[in-house]
Amino acid sequence: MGILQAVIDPKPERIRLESVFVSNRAAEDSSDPWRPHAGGTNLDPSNSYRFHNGRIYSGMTRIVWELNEVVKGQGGTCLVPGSHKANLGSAQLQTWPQAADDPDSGVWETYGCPPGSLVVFSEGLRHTGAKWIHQGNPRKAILIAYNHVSVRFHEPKPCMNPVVIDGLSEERQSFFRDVWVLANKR
Ligand SMILES: O=C(O)CCC(=O)C(=O)O
Repeated sequence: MGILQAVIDPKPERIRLESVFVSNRAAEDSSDPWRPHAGGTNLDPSNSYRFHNGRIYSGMTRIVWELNEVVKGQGGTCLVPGSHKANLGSAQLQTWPQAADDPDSGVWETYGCPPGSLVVFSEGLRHTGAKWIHQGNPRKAILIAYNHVSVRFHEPKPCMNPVVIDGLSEERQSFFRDVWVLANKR
């Protein structure tokens, strides 16, 4: 929460949880998850990322819980550092240089980490999943997108179980609130 408050909004009630998915990949899987997206001049409010007066103002922010060990170069999320602030090329205008999306272009970075680690990045950063090649140790990760209450990127899914949500503390329930900032008092 401290990280989210530092980069999205200091008020916890202004932070929404808008999407969760699970990544479960084994070395034997034939599908190729290399699908670079986002990055470049940020035109989409959900991918907004600004630095002003000593702090970050981020829109959609990705938290990856890596439940198994990730060995660098064996399938962790790949990222292009700085691409969320690039003043050239744009994913939305499809002017991001195609050559840079080659995994060997030299702009991609990745990480290794022990089980239980968190990876945090702005969804405005150019990033992609990568083929998992670690034999006998599948990629098991939970990927959560948080966003500012004033914007929503993902289609709302009616799968949030009210029994589960009603059982959460009031503070946690506010993660699942609708998209608005100002309450109409009239
Ligand atoms: O599976 C991955 O590592 C990539 C995650 C991703 O593409 C995303 O967060 O939008």
